[in-house]
Amino acid sequence: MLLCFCLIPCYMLTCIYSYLYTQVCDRYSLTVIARDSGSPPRSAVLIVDVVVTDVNDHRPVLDRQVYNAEITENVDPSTYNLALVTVRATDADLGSNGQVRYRLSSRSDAQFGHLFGVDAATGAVKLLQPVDYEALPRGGLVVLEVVAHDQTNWSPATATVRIRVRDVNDNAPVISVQSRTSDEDIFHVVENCANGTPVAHVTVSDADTGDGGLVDCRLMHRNGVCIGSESHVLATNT
Ligand SMILES: [Ca+2]
Ligand SMILES: [Ca+2]
Ligand SMILES: [Ca+2]
Ligand SMILES: [Ca+2]
Repeated sequence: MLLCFCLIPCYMLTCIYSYLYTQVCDRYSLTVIARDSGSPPRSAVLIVDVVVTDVNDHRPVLDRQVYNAEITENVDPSTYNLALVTVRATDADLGSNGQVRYRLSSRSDAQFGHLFGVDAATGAVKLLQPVDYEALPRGGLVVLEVVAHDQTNWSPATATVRIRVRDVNDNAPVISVQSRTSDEDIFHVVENCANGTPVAHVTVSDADTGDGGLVDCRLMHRNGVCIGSESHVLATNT
């Protein structure tokens, strides 16, 4: 805050000066000099202290609009002793009017508040719990809204924090076999049926991504049946 002062001439004072001794603060010390037009001229000097009462007329301004971080799933929060990322904002007001506080938006808090937290005083975004990649939406991307506000919460600013979660191979493939002819768990085939007669449909899935999610499905003991390499149809092979 920078204020300038002037004096309006009155009472026949012929020459008036004002000096600004301090800047960008809430206190100003002014020197007022009054000089008459006599001969010889006479003058007087007065020091005037002015205290300016600040009003909350500035909102927090973010250093950046978007912040990025990256973590690995299942990792203990103690691995990241320091903040994943720190949101910073400044407020041009003085005192409590310019003191910035930080929090997750209510939407982000409801969605990810059990996993991530924000230090109210510093804006540090921290991991609270190990993250399960497979439980996250949008391919492991967590998007947090961090709100920077002053003490009156007047016109807050919102930063976007994008946390990319790296997947690890923590899921085994899941195999299910479904009969092509009935809902039973026992699979039936007619004696002397033609070679390649379908018996069951094999489904294999893996929740991981990348190489950890690529599955090679083979039949260990053939005993007269085979499994198609792509269709995963279990069929006779006599
Ligand atoms: Ca303010
Ligand atoms: Ca102000
Ligand atoms: Ca997982
Ligand atoms: Ca995984």
